[in-house]
Amino acid sequence: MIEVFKTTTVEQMEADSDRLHETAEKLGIDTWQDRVKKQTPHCGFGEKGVCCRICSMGPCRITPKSPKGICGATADTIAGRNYLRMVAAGASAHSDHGRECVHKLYDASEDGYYHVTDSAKLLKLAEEWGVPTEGRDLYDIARDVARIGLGEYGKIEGVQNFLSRATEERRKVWKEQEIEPRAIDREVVTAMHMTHMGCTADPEALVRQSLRTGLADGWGGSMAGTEISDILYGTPMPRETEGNLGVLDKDMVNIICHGHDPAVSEMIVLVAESREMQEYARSCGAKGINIAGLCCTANEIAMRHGIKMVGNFLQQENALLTGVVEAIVVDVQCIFPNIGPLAECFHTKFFTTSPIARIPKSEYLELTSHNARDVALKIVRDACENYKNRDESKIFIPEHKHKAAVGYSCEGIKSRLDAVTNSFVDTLDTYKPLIECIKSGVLRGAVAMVGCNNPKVRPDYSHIEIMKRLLENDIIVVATGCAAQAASKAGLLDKRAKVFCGEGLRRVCTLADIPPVLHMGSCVDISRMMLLVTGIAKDWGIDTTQLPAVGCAPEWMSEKAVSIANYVVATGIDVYLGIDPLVSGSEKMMELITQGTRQMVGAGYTINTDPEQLVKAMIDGIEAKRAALGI
Ligand code: SF4
Ligand code: MSK
Repeated sequence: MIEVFKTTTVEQMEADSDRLHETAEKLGIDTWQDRVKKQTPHCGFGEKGVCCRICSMGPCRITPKSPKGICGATADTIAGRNYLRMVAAGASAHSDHGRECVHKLYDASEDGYYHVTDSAKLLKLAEEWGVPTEGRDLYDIARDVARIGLGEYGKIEGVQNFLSRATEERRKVWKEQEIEPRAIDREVVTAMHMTHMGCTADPEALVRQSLRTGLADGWGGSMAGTEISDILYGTPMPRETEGNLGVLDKDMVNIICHGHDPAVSEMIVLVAESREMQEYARSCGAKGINIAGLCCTANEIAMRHGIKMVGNFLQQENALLTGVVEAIVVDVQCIFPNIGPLAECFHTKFFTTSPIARIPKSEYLELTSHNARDVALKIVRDACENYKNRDESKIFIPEHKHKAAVGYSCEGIKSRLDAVTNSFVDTLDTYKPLIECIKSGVLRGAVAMVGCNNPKVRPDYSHIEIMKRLLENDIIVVATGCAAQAASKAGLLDKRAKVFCGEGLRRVCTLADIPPVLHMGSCVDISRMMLLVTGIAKDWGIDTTQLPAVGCAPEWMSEKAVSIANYVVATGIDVYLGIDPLVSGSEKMMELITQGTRQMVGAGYTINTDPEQLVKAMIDGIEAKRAALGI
């Protein structure tokens, strides 16, 4: 019998959410759906980016009758400053996450809690950064690499080390445009200083600093986060797992890890998978321990351990509403403060672990290099003991879940190419077969689908519909963050999803044994995407901006996404946004981000809240790049 592969539709996901929302109503607790209603309509000044509160003469709001703030700042200045401040906040979040990773490498030791797992990657980075390796202890090398890595945040002179990985053409553009990022912290501080009362009023200068600050993130802090996480916890390779709410298990102790920094989730996984803790869970009446990830933490631990993924950003309250979560443990970023009061409606224990994300109604256990295992042990033990406290009357687990192939790091992608094509021509470690597929038109191009959920558009609908349209058109999708989670919930990370592809992409998926949407990791891992396009461009002998590849964030919400969009554009890749970046009150700013950056760095934004029109624009953009290459 021929198996018919079906995705989970957005309607089915919404039905699950509605059912869980009934539980919330019964318990008298609000969820994001209720709060959206109360917050709508949003403040028009904020939406257009023309409210300024950076000094106490304000807040000043721009209207046709009052076109200037008290200091004389125009809509262009105010919207430009607000935009750069978003980039600075986003870059700080990613980069500080990266810094934490480098600190963990600095603290790593043979007998400590954190170890070097990918020593080859460490040695490669050591060589790149000029750290002597010959005859030296691995952990001495690690400390020297970490010292340089930490120095990148405050270096006195020069630009980011990772820039040397870019194509020559890109490096030239960055130099000519004077947007090479210096120290990571310096670019963020410069952004904050420029936007202080009485400083930069010129929107073009603000956009230029947005690109530079974004580059400090993508080719600085985020790249450090990814690189060092790989060294510490292992470079992801293709593996199978499952995604969506159905991964929660009624008979197991369910522990959800949520956030971004893998230092916490890695330790929870390590401890929970120990025989001692599994036995402890059984002694508490459960069949074992089921760890599930949320948001980007899901991506991190799925890629490295095959841990199941419970869902993306707007699924976080749903997960708790199932009534079977014994503990939710979080580190930093994208955590709803409402997790506290929501957890209190259930037996769920809520643990915060970072001084960066202190949240009311949680138990705070700061996790450091020196107490990581003890903290993880306490959390896992408490979760096991909490199993007996479930209230059966509150339990409902939606059944939807899908198989998901994850772990397509650059090394993971090359491993697939090496296995199926490169080995025949005896040229390993190259993207050339992929390039041949693109040149011949078997693949028309690639789209990097990234970003969050946002209730301003129908959650997950844009992600899923856009991905399906791209696949039909033989455009391969690489995905990170909550976009990757949307794909996993729908079933698009299942290798059988190739049935949705055009003939060319379907053939590639079969040959390479890959799903049509390649899971590349978390939001910091968009730096992997930068290295992927750079690697392909170098093997092709062209610049990144010439590739038939674009980025798309149809449901973004976070300041990090604005920082990402800036470094992707600065890398020469056009970005298609499904949510307005809050500058529409300034014609000049709209012109700069959609057109002006094309003159500076060869790429810009296309903004359209209609997913149909957005995907059409992307396909046209990819075809235009192909035509320019003469393919
Ligand atoms: Fe108003 Fe200017 Fe102060 Fe902004 S900086 S709040 S526009 S006076
Ligand atoms: S978790 S930044 S909602 S992708 Fe990285 Fe998801 Fe966006 Fe957070």
